[in-house]
Amino acid sequence: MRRRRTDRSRSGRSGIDLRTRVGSVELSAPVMTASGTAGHGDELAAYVDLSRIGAVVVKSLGSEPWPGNPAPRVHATPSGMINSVGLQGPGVEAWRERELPGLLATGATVVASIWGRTVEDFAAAAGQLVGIDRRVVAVEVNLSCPNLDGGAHLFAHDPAATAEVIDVTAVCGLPRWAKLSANTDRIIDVALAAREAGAEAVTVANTLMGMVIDVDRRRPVLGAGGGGLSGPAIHPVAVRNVYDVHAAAPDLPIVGVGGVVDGPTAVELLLAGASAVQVGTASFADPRAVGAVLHGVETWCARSGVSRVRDLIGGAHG
Ligand code: RRO
Repeated sequence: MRRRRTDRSRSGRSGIDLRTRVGSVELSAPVMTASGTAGHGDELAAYVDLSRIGAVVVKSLGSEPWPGNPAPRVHATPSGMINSVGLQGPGVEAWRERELPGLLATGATVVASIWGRTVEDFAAAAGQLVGIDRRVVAVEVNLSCPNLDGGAHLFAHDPAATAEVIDVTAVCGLPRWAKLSANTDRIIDVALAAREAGAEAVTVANTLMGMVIDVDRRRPVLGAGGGGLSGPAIHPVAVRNVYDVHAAAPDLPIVGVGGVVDGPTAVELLLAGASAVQVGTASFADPRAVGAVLHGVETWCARSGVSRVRDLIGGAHG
């Protein structure tokens, strides 16, 4: 298998070896942006040296441009936020032409992300990734958006539907990471089905379905009604799901996401079994967050006598 890797620094400024591997993808650091929280291009470059983080995972892209949901699309909640952005994006082809070059110019390692309403949509989006720049090291297959037609396309709630989508996305030629849903009690079965169908890794997990109601208007706050809850409120849910998937399939690489705000919350997901983590909601409060979390991981390792980040992976399992 062709191995994709980043060739940058082998260790951070602290001397800690930050390198990790997600399936065949070697990353220079274990902290990435979460899809949907760093735009489609170089939006965060003014705040973070994107060449030093593990990867920029771009917002999910369809095979065609898509306008997304009606406003308001984001709303602060206690200990997090809720969104119903609704997959707004330019489509894979326009992204490759207009946004990817600027992102690559920052020195970032890039992970694409694709979505679809149907299996055929996913196949079309995956097909549009063929021949992409080698610095796009993987594609996250978003099987778990809660905001498409009110959650009607949650492929990740069903092992067979997940397998079908992962299977047809092989055409892209990139390592595939299946982005799973926390809104199901079948996450382990779905993770195993994704692996069986060819996913190299699973991203655990997307937002939790929720709703906020404006009591004065007596209507949901978000334009689409419901949305996806994220941030510190869901961190223990992410830790539990990562822990359970790792326990069931210790050899299946996991990218952990949910409520990572600092070094310790990132380390928690690594100890639960993640090989790398993503930072999302924290970037809405502070666009420097992903860099700060990486620095926090380094600081935590230095204080704790850990010289290689990858030695933490799964460390909470007895
Ligand atoms: O765009 C969105 O509304 C969205 C997506 Br694609 C997703 O995967 N998760 C989420 O909370 N929002």
